[in-house]
Amino acid sequence: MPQFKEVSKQSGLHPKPAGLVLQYGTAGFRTNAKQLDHIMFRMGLLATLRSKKTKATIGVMVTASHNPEEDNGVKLVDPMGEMVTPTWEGYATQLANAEQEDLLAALQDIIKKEAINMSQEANVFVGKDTRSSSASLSQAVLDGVSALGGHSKDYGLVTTPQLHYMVCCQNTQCKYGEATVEGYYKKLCQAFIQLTKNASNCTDDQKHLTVDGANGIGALKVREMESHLKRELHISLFNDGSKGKLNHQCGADFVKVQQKPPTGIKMNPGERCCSFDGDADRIVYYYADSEGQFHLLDGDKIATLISTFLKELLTQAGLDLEIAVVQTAYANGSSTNYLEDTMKVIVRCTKTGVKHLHHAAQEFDIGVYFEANGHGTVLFSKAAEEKIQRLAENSSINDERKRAALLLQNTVNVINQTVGDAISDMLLIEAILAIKGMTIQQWDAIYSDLPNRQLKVKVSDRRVIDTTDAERRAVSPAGLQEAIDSLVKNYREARSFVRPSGTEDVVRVYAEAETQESADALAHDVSLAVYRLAGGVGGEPKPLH
Ligand code: 16G
Ligand code: MG
Repeated sequence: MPQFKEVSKQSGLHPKPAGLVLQYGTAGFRTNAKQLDHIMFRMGLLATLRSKKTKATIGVMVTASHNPEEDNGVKLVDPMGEMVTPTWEGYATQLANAEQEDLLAALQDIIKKEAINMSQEANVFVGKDTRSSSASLSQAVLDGVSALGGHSKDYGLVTTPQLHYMVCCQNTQCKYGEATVEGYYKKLCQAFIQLTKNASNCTDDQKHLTVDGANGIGALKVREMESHLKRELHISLFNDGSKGKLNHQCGADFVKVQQKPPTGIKMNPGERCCSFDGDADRIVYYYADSEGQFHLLDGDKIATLISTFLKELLTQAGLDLEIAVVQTAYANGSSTNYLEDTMKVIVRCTKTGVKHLHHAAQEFDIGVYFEANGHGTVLFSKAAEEKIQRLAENSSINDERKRAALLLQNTVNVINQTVGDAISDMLLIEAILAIKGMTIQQWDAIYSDLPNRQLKVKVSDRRVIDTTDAERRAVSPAGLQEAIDSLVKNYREARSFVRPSGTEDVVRVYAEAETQESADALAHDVSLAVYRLAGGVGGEPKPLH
């Protein structure tokens, strides 16, 4: 194969350390940046093959999201902006782990299995976050693409969702939008401004939002976007990367896990604050009340706010579209009850990991999906978008229906449907709160979270735990589920499940109950059951109190 000579030559500049084995997991490859040069080069090769196979543009994003600055990672983006398919995740792992002398054979194997026409043109979009290692690592991706004769476009510093968006724009011949960062700001901000025109008497105070940029790419991009917002949203940006370290004691993951505010921000009582993660695909909101008590509004609260808003608009517009909320087992039980019993929307539960939620959301006219950790978006089926469009253009309907149809149309445009997007989610939430004239306290009061606790247990091999029913029940090891069931019976309004982590070598334990003491005690009880029945290592888990 003519390209192989170049691959052979170039790969020598990006050698694989012998024996190093890495896995393309739920979040792509992610580890210390020092181990990733050969991975990046090879992902450039693989993206080129994927582009030839799909005859479409493929994305490669260099980021390790909420991990520490020293780490990095890489993820492939499929033609419509989705995550790459499981088969190709497998190829990514094979290619990454082929020893230097076996690289060409590994490539050949994929070409043969997928019957790839090597004379087909290839096009790859590359983006990177602000990590110090990202510049040279994204260059390694570009080297991989050119070694196989592919064309590439280097978007430089972009958020993960911005790169997903560019890929989707390109592959829809710009029907989804213009494949530039400017085009992205224009589309989202225009829709946001149209939406907020429906907010009556919005004061400057209500237009104010404090943003924690996690010292990452999201901060840079919020700055870049600000002029497009035409003062309809006043952002005070903290942790903008000028002083602090990426994700260090700040960002969405820190706030969600620690249940406390990030360092480096100024919080005034009652004011809305939000945190992005390191690649700006996650967002959580929070505020401090007049007593200084911290309140977190996570992905479940966000999903509730958005789905309630959409459902009201559908009713006002007289549109018969099926709306569903997709969650994971981590969703707070109160949110599920509220959505099912009060809101009467369909709720689905999937396994942890964005691709599972995204997939499930595609089955509905309107699928709102959020993980409790703040990753999520809304998907509209083609038919739903067309119905909304037609109604918005219909001149013979009454004013109320017309208003609702236009609101729905602009809501579709403010949303990045390719993947969870902190910037897009932020604009949507801000618009909803403004239109409803709702404070963050009122939003928080829609339902009260059940107290909950998450713990980790170290075991010798976490694969002994197998789960079913969207990870809510353990089928192995024998006796574990029965033990959990009987422990749960000791507490009121209690629920608990365990699952092997997809990103760390631990078993995760989740428990919720009527009081924090009960949730803590149940989480501890279940941790002990895991430790005893699933091969715990190190000392026995200690009670929290
Ligand atoms: C990954 C997933 C995230 C999930 C997390 C769970 C993507 C893009 N990211 O970061 O959705 O919540 O893993 O981690 O799918 P865990 O398996 O360690 O609990
Ligand atoms: Mg992220």
